[in-house]
Amino acid sequence: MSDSYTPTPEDRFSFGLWTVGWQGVDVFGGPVRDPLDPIESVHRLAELGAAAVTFHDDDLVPDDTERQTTLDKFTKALSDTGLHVEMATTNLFGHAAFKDGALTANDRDVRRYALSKLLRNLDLAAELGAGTYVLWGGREGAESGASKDVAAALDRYRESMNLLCEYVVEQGYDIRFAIEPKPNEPRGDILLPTIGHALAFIGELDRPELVGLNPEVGHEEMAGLNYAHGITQALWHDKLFHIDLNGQHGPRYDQDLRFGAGNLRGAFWTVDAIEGAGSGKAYDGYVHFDFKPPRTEDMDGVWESARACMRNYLILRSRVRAFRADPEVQEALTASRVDQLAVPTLAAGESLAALREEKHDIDAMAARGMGFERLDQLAMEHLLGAR
Ligand code: DIG
Ligand code: MN
Ligand code: MN
Repeated sequence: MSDSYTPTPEDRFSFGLWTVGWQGVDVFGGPVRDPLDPIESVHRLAELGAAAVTFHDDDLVPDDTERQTTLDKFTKALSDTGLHVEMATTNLFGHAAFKDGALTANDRDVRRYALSKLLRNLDLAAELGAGTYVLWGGREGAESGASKDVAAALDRYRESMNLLCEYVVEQGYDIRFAIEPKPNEPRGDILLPTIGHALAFIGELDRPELVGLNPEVGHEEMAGLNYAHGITQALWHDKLFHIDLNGQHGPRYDQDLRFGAGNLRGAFWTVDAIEGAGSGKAYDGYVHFDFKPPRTEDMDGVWESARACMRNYLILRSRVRAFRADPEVQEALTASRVDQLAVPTLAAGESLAALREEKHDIDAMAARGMGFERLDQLAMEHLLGAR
C-alpha cells in the first residue's frame, strides 16, 4: 500500500540497529524474540523506506570473532540497498565492567578501557562514512551521594571529550560528536541529564565547535521537559547535531515507544520545530529513531512498529505544513502578536534613557487578550484532521 505517507530515502529516515534488533529484554523478563542478524535489518529497513542506519560497536561486531567477515557482509548490504551509516556510537553501558560508568568510572583502568573501546569504534565509524558520533553516558552517574565526586567526574568527562576531539582532528576525520542527555535509568542520577546541562558542559571544552547534542524525546520528557523547546534551543545554539525520536508518556521509566505513540501533541510540535516552521532554524540532519518495539511483538510487529515510526512522522509533517499554510492560522498568529517577538525591544540607535522616559499604560496592557486558545485550537484541529 503506497500513499503520501510512504517513506522514501529523500525523507532521510534512519534507525539504530539496536532498535529493530531489540529482543524485548527488560528488568523483569528475558528475551521474547530471537537475535536479529544486522544484515537482515539493513535489507528490511531499506525495504521500508529508510535512508540510513546507525549502530553501537556491540550491535555489529561485539567481539573479534569473524569481525572482518561481518564488516564485509555489512558493507555489502549497505552497497546492495543504498543505505549508509550516518551515525555510530559505543556501547559503554552493557558490560558489567561499566557498572560504575565508563568515561567517569571511579576505577581509572575502566576509564582507560572505555576510551580505547570508543576509539576503536570511532575509527570504524570514520571508515564507514558516519558524520556524527553519539555519546550517551547511560552509566555515567550514581545512586548515592558520596560514591561519585561529580566535579572530578566532569573533569574526566571533559578530559575524554577533549582527547576525542583532538583525535578526530589529528586523524582528519569529518566527524562531530553529539552528547545524548538522559536524567536517570539505568543510573539513579545520570550526569549531563538534560539538554541544558549538556549545552553548559560543551561550553567548557577545548573544541566546543566539534561537540553538539543528540537529544532524545523520551529522555527530556522523563524529566518533565518540553522536547520541542529543547531542540529549538539546541538549534538556536547551532548544536542540534542529531536527534533520537521516539514516544514517551511523561515522567516514568524510559518507554522508547515508536514515534508518535506517546505524547502526540508534543510530537506535532517536535515536527514543527524540526521543520523550522516557526521563526526557528530547521534541523537538516537525519530523522533518526531510537525506539524499542514492545515485548508484546513478534518480528512482524517489530517491522510494523518501525514502519509506523516513519509513517507517523510523515502524517504529522503534513499536518504541521497544513497548519502553517492555513490563512486562518496566519491571521491568528498575527492576532496573538507572535510576530512582534521578532522585533528587537530597543529600536536601533535608541537609548535606554529614552526607553525609561516612556509612559506605559499597564492597565491597557493587562486588558489585552492574547488569543492563544483560538490559535491552539486551530493547531489541535489540524492535528486531529478536522481542518
Ligand atoms: C539510548 O537512548 C541511547 C543508546 O541507545 C545509544 O547509545 C544512543 C544512540 O542514539 N541512544
Ligand atoms: Mn530512551
Ligand atoms: Mn537514544
